[in-house]
Amino acid sequence: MLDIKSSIEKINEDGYIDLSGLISTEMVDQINEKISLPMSQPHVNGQRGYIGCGCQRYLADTMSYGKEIINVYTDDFLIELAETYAQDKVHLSNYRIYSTYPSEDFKMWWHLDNKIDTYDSEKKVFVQTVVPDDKGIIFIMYLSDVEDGGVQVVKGSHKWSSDYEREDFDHMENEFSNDIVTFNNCPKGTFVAYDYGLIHRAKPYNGGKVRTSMFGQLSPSRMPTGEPILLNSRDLLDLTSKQQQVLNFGQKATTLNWPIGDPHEFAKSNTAKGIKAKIRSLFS
Ligand SMILES: O=C(O)CCC(=O)C(=O)O
Ligand SMILES: [Fe+2]
Repeated sequence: MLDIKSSIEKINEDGYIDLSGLISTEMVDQINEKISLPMSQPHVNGQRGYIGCGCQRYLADTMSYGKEIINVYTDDFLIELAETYAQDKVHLSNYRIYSTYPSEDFKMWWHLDNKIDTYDSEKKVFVQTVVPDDKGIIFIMYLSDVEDGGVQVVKGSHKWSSDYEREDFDHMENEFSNDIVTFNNCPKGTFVAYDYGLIHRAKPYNGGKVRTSMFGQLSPSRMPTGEPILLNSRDLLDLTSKQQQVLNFGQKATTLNWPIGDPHEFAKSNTAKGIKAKIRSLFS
């Protein structure tokens, strides 16, 4: 049985907690069913799908694919945990469903996420500013069984990471290597929640299976709103006021949805088709 008090104690001590079981396997399967088509086709020109970014695919308009997805992001226990930990009301500042394919090139660095994201629309880049006083929870739930490429956290590092006034920690890997906890060989439904001042990353991997995950960052009310949250009118009728709070109802977004794909990435895979073949392919 999960309880708030002991979960808070565990996060205070280690910086993270394994909440696997919070979301049922049935719910995970229902989410997978709803995202399977869009995760197999690029989001382009009216076709709803994924945004390609290197070896990753990010589901565009993640929150629009089913009430189950909203319900995970606004789960009662998760929100109570985040609000007790942050000692403030929380909202969803960043969120995504994404697949990571094994790759030689992609290597996430050890980092923190207590920072503000904004988008510079002139330079067309996301800009990040570290905010030492930002305290909240990130959760990652696996939607696929994960053998390799799992989440890695540095146990206890939330207690000292702010001493360094930086967000990247690759240079200290040798010093904290004994404290690394890796969530590999874990089934779908595995649910890890951590203080986002904890040093963490996705373990780099270059072979084996694709990893699909759901990510949410719950931030205290003093932090900016974050990403736009686009919902499907099908799902709005009976949202509670708590859900509306977490989903930023009535609030202006302060950044854009991550990531913005490079249009050339899609063009490369599609230019080979002639115009006639393209039109024909629209019909069965
Ligand atoms: O996918 C993961 O394991 C980690 C993701 C992460 O740290 C991030 O997106 O900030
Ligand atoms: Fe992160």
